[in-house]
Amino acid sequence: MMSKLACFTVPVILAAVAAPAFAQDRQTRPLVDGWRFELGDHPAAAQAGFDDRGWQPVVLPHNWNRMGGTAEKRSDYQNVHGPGWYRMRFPTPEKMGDRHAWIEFDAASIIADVWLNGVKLGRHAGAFARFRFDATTALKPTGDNLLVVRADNSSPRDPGSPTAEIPPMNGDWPMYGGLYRPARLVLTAPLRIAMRDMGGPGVYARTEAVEGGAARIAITTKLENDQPRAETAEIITTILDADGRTVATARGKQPVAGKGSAELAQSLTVPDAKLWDVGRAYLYRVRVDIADARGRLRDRVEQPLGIRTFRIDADTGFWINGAHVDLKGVSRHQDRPVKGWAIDAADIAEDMALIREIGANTLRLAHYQHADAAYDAADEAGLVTWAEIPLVDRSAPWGQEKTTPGFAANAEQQLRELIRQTYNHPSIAVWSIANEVNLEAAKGRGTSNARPLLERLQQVVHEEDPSRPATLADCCGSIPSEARAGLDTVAGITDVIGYNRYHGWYAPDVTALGPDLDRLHALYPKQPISISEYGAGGALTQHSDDPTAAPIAPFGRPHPEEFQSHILEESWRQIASRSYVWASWVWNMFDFSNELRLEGDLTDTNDKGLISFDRRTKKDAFYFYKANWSKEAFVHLTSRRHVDRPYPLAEVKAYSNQPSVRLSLNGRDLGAAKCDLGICRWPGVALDAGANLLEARAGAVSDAIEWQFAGKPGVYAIRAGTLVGRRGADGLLWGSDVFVTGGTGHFRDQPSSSRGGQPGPVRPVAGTSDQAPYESWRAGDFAYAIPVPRGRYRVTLHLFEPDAAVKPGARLFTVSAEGRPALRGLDVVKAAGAPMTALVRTFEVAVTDDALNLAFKGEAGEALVSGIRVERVK
Ligand code: GCB
Repeated sequence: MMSKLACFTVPVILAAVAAPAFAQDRQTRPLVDGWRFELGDHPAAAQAGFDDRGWQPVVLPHNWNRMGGTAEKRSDYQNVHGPGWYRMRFPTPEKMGDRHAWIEFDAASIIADVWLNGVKLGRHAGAFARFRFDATTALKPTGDNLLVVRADNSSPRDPGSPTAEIPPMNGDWPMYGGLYRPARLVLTAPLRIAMRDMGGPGVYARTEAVEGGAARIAITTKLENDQPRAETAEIITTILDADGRTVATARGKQPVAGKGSAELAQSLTVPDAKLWDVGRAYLYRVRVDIADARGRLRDRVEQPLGIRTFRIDADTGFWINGAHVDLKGVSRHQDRPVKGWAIDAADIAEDMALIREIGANTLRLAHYQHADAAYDAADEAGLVTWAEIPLVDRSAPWGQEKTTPGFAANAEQQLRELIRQTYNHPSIAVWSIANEVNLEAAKGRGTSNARPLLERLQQVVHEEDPSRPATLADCCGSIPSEARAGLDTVAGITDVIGYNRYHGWYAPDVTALGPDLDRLHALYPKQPISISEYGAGGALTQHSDDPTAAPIAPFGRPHPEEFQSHILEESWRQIASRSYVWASWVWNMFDFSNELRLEGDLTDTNDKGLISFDRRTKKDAFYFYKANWSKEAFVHLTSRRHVDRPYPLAEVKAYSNQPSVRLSLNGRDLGAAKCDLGICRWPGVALDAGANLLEARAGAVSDAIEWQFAGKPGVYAIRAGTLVGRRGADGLLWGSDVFVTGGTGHFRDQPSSSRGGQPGPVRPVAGTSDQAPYESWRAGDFAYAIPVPRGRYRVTLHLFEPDAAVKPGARLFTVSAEGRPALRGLDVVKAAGAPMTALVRTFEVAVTDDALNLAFKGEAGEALVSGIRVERVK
């Protein structure tokens, strides 16, 4: 068997630089195998002699939460908050000499206390950043070492919680717990590139200028000397091109005091620089070697370098390397079903491949620092990236109006960690200091005092990085304007800004997005504006026959996949035509977990993803963006999961990046449709009885789906007020609320707040054995034009009074058919005898044109109806 020591990375001997070729002292050994884990608090486990044989063997990455099961099948579900303990043993490397040993974690959630051989190495607070502790004195000279970690993801809301001052305080995602990224042992010489730099690499490179093809690169190297005596370090800095050829070097000498630190700034010129550009990434590497006064090579660090300049303009948007680019993209959360945050490189690579496939050129890595591999992948793909810290919703601990020194210090720490640790990634363009911290103010409670902290963090960005602007994501576009006073106050703090806007989703009208942006642009003409979030929920299991027709109640509603597409189409239409918007990000590329949401497919997820949580299913909306953003020809027929069609007429819609698409139904040509904004439509397609094979073709690319006409021939069964259909007790397929104008849709479930509420009980309507026509209703003055052939029809109205406060006589309305009153002074609660009780009314009507027209008009209060069934009688 190979000894564990054989796992050490063998140092590369310096060939390209003329420094004496001594082996480096920096070596790393992964600490990912051989851990034992136990949930709960076990303070005695910090010491040797504790028996952990009963603990669960685990490997890193690991976390103890299990999310993303369906609501019904929650056996695998576990979202636990509190401490958990990890223990592992590793041997002291041979030939330690004067080297220092560091224990490095790429992240631990949320607080980590670390002991080596019973000696406390330290505590790190913050769930997302890398950290390391000096383990030199605690390491045994030989033999096995005991490494123990107590991780704690207690909720900051719990009284006396240790996380009370560690952002985030809140957010639409779970705070998983544990050692969910890899860990390692790092050995370094006492004279070295800094290890005590907030988890950063100690080498920081940036493009200063590109002139006449040559690039000036500023590189700062931070040094540490843990020897008692002063030493002069030689710093040999090399820039290597993508083929590993040296293109620039610099040498410098820097004295470092005994037990001290120092830094050296160097400027290197890369002639004929190949630029890192959007979608066309060229990556150099920076290598820094450190030699001591005797010429011995003691350390080496390599970092990525992309040469680019960019600026963001309030009127014209994003410019990179002197050229304008429309930034269009998506956001990403890092979690996966069951794995949670304990994802691996293959998961990240898969996500990035999908993001490239959709054709995004920008990525928001929300709402916290992601794994380094994610920024690497963005570097390689040429994705302009928004990086951020988890200062979300609140800028103060729970129970506090204003931020506290401890809270502010931790927010600042997380920001400095993010910037130092990811500084060298050319993909990162902006540092975001906060997300929706004005949310609480908007709700009229809590933190209206975010400004001083935000101003401080904006300053921190500039201290840390002179080359990138600070940004933040503002909240609450859905708050009605009269309640917005004071809400826009976070504008103007950061260099640039993002607006989270959910017009058409949390706010009623999707067409309000563009005017809202115009208003903000006029209000803050000097602040470059982006849309840091926009989106809509899309459930793979919920479908609508016409998502655009039915206005919806904000919460407790279904999330048909078709409606998500509609909201995103209309949002993108408005975004794409506003050139001052410097970037936009769809919320979100992937469904992600939130234990409190029970929406859409009824999983504990937020279903605003363009792709399902398990990454297996691309929703229609994915292809809408792909049609707009990508070049490789494709065509995609939408609504492919809405197989059973209730109505004989249906709109067929495809997404394609081709100018036009031709459609056939069961082999019959239905003609070509021009694609506008990637959308190609065939309205009013008459379906055949039974199977309907739809084939779409554009040149060499095609797509095919099959629908079933599952309605009853000659019968229209409409569920008023809801976007989705469902089968009734007798097997009849009730369709969604199409053919209607006016009124408002209401769903019978009690409101389930999409942020934290559980849906209330589904109150059954009394007096019926079939709930299908009674789960929603439409109210107001409204009219239907149902496309039926001429003939005589029986119309059956299903009604109930949803409001317990409505007494007989309080709600009276008229229903007209073909322009003539069919039911006058209809008093539902009186006729049914009680609220929430079914009432059926029928009448017959002759249709002499190609549509049955029904009109509902209130006499006292609003008219309403919950189900309409139309059946031909002659
Ligand atoms: C937001 C938040 C994000 C949520 C999203 C939503 O504004 O920034 O974290 O997930 O809304 O889906 O409600």
